[in-house]
Amino acid sequence: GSHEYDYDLIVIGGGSGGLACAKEAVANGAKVACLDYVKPTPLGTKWGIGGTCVNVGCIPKKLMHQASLLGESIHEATAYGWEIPNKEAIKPKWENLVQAVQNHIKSVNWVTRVDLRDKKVEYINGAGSFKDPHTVVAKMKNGSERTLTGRNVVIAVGGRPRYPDIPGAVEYGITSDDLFSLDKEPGKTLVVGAGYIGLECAGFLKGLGYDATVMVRSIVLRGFDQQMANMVADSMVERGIPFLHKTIPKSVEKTQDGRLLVKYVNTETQEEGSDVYDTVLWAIGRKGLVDDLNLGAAGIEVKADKIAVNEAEQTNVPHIFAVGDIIHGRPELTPVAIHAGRLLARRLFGGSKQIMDYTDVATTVFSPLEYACVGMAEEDAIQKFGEDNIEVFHGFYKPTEFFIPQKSVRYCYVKAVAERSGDQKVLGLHYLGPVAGEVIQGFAAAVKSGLTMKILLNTVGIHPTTAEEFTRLAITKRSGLDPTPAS
Ligand code: NA7
Repeated sequence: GSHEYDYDLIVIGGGSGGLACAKEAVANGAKVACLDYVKPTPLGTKWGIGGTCVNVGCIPKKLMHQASLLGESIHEATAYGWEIPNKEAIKPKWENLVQAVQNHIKSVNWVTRVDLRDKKVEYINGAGSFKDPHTVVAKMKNGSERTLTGRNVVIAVGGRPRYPDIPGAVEYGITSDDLFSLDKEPGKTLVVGAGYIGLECAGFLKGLGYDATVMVRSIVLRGFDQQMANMVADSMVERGIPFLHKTIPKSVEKTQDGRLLVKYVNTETQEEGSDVYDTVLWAIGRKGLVDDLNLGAAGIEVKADKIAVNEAEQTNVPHIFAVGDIIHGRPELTPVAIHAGRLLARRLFGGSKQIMDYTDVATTVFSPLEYACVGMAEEDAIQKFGEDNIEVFHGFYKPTEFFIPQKSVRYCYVKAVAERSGDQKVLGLHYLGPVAGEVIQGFAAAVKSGLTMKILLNTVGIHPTTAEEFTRLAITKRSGLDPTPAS
């Protein structure tokens, strides 16, 4: 019975997944403690409750992306008749942007604390580690310790950015953990890594007026549809963001004038190169925070910095679960963590049997020209079903509002990957263009409902929008017809 333990549930980690799970568990009658603790970055950056998304991820990223889009809009506005005197003098002030972003984050931290108190989740600002399978020790900032026992434990500690193992990386480089609160403007920036974090950061930095370069080790946006990924990269190059392909960094040194000299090498030609930057941003992937949990004391198996779980988010120790970015082999996305955390709490305390469905999760890359998708990449569909059984519909399009300011429409493109036979079930939708996330979210519900090309092409569009392009996908790749619009 639960009387043997202090809590029905101990949640280690107060990010998206952990908080959602903790609150839902209380709503289902459980007594819950939630531990949260942020280790400062090598630069000393730290933050409050809420995890990566709120503090150093989705939220500040979206705000800086918005700041960069606004800059673009100011310059377009004159084409629409706005009279903007001395347009060339308009530039963002980094300190003010950081302040605005950090103020918002602080208000979210506050609301989160109040919400936990209202919902009767016991919040403990301490770093949790296992003493035995049912006992967690919370280590507080002042060094004191508190021992808690729980009938169940959920590990939701998430991850942190990796640093490369080269000289100067930790001393002189920063990561996304530091960028959004950086006290001086980043200036000319080298972004190492071409995952979505790297592309997003390079994109908004350039939009804010700082030179940004992306260093790519192998391919852009691994795991995403590669035609779309390459178009995202090309659209960034068109905006003046150079890509150093097949290149890895060798060292970072401080120059006499306090800038950063980065030496690098092309892995194909072995040609060496170097350049001087003001900021070097590592965006080379994230590491699960398994190290400080003393998982051995609970007998939990670790798999490549992450925790392996079954379809019910259960670890190899039956009463210990994991949700969010710490899970091995699952998408690292906030809404995924929240949904999985809630469903887990309902199964543990609400008698539910529903498990998390990790398929067809829509996502967006907030590059300057945004990319959103749901479902399968073209190459994955071909690999799974064979080229003969897949039909790919595609088309370039011209957003109405792009004409007046003469914005480039070169990379505005939509694609549907579908089964070739019958009503042509839609397997994946891909969109490159403005407000991509807003466009794809509704279509994601349709895909989850079993959308077919027949239904999609029988859907009447909203004119003039860019989302309506999905309802006009008449051209297949197989036909070889030109997918560029006439006007
Ligand atoms: P990702 O998506 O794992 O991307 C990391 C990128 O960094 C990727 O392009 C890697 O190239 C590159 N990389 C990795 N190690 C190195 C080193 N040592 N040197 C240079 N480049 C390197 O990470 P993100 O941080 O963008 O996103 C984190 C997660 O959030 C991601 O897993 C998503 O699921 C959500 P590679 O392709 O490995 O050659």
